[in-house]
Amino acid sequence: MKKVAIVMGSASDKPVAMDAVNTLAQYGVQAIVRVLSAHRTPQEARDFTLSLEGEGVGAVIALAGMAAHLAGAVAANTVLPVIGVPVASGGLGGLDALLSTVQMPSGIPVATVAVGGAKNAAILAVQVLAVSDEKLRQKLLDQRAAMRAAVLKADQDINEALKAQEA
Ligand code: RP5
Repeated sequence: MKKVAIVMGSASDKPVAMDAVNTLAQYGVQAIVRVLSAHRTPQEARDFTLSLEGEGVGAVIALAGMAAHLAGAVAANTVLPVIGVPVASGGLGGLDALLSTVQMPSGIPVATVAVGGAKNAAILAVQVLAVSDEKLRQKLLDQRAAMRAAVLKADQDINEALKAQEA
C-alpha cells in the first residue's frame, strides 16, 4: 500500500497534525511525518518533497499557519496530489493561512481543506489511495455506513425524546 506524507511547518502545528496522523492510523495507512518549513528550512523541504515518490508516497498533507506557503512549495516540486491544511496561528484566526494555501497559481494545485481540517485531509488522502486499493475503498464505505447509522440514530433519539416530553 502507498504511504501518506504529513509535513508541518512548525512543531507548534503538531496538535492539528495529530488529527491527520491518528486518522491515517485508523485506516491502517502508514505515514511519514516531518517538521519542515518553507521559510526556515527551504532546502530540506525541497529535498524531502523530491524524495517522496521514491519512498512510495501516494499523497502529501502539508500543514502551516500564517503566511502558509508550505503546501504550495511542496506542490511546486512534485506531481503527487498535495492536500493543504491551513492552521489557525497568530491573530487572524487562520484566514491568512487559508488564503495563502488555497490561492495557488493555475497549474500548481493544492487541494485545500478547512482551517484545522486535518482529519478531512487524511480522509481525502485515503480516498486518493483507495482509487487503486479495494480494501481501503471498502473501509471508506464502511465508515460512511457508520456515519449514516449514527445520524439516523440521533434523529430517532431526538424524536422519541420529544414525544416522551409531550406525553
Ligand atoms: C508557520 O508559522 C507554522 O506553520 C506555524 O503555524 C506558524 C507559527 O510558527 P511558530 O512561530 O510557532 O514556529 O510557519
